[in-house]
Amino acid sequence: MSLLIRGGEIVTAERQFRADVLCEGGLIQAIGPDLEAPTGAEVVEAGGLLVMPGGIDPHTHMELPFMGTVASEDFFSGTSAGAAGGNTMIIDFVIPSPGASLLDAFKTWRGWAEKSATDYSFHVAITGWSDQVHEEMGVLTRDHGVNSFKHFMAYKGAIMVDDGIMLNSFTRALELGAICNVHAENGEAVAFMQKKLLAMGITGPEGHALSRPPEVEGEAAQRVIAIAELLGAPVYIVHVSTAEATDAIARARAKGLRVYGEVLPQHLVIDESVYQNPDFATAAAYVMSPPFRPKHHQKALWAGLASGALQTTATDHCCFCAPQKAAGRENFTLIPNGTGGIEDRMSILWHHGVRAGRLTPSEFVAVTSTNTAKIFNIHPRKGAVVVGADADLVLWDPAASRTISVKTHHQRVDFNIYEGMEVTGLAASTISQGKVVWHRGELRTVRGVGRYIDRPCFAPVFSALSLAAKAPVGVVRS
Ligand code: URQ
Ligand code: ZN
Ligand code: ZN
Repeated sequence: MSLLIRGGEIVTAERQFRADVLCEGGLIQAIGPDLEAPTGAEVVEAGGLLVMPGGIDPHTHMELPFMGTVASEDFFSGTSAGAAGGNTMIIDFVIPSPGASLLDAFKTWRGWAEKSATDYSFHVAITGWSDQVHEEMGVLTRDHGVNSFKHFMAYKGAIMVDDGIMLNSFTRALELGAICNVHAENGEAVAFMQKKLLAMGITGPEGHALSRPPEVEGEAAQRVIAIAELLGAPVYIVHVSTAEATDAIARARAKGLRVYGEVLPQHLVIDESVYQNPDFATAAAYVMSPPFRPKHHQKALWAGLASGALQTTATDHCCFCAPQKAAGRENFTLIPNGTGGIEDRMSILWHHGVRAGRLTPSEFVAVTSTNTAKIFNIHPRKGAVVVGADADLVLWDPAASRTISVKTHHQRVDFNIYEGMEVTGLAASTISQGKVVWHRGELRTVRGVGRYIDRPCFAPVFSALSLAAKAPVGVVRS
């Protein structure tokens, strides 16, 4: 069945123009003015709306087993909530227990994700190092469409990796033409500060932010950039939350290093004052890592987005309900870390970005979809409005407003970090694989129709160039 999107204004990362879009067989078949509707076609009137590539969220954790519990959002409810917010793809994370097989974990997560309503892919976390990990990284890139490996520099005693593991893993990823993502916080410093704060009798959620101040992220960002530079490897730093890390990335990029930065909308509009809330459940609902920061960091993050130092936005959608967060009632280090937001990312960025004059509509498309597609090597299949691309689109109403609330959101979590915020700019309709999955407030997602999206590794010449550029030259002795 074909779908004609008529009368809209197309906005891509490059330009804005008036045209209709014809979708058939899950692909964009034609783009142009006044297209004919084929017999039997579904027609969606898009007059006054912006037709953009569907949002891609490169950082989610649906049904993640973490800190003794499991995230409350699953792959069906989470991708459905994402569709309500204009998203058509997520890149989630396979996180093997230290020492466990990457391949076994990959298959487990693939099973969980079968229920997805829209397309998805996986970064695979490296949580230890062995010949088997080295081998399995090759199998995942060669046979399973994985081109990105995640490293947590935080969470000591759980999934944290040290510099030695990152040196080995980054070298292997470069050899394979894969990119490395990093959660950049100094995990040793966090553990030290946690112990110190608890000993001082600070046990509430405010201790979470005190235990991981901005310098803990700044140091880790600089360290991982130095490791990447040593090896000539690209690196993607997730959920950048501080001026320090943004500056480190900007300096690296100015030197010509291939360093990417991701920012979450929640770090752009929420500050550390949330941890002062006397109500434990409310303050604990904002416990995520990295934590919310003093307000001045938001200015640096917005500047990072506008200047291109930061290229993508994500949500780190990792939901835990109040009874789960209550595990840390007497000890903040036991509060499961994570917040939601997949449904609100694009509205927050439109309202506080485009309407506030910080981002153009095309820059909005770049940071919510196209840049992620390019960095993770699925453009122009994804993140583009071109003939032959997947028919993943959002019909964006730049003038419609809504008040964000747990009472009306589609996320499976009992709290909304943006509660009460009024935003202008929302998804009027979302189209996934050429089918309307969200229309004027009505979710039409179907469980299990989402597909796993292979992400090819980068051309060997790319990694060879980096290796050649950095190959150590031995002393030639006659
Ligand atoms: O660190 C992450 O990205 C995962 C474990 C989600 N939790 C969080 O607090 N960001
Ligand atoms: Zn993280
Ligand atoms: Zn995360």
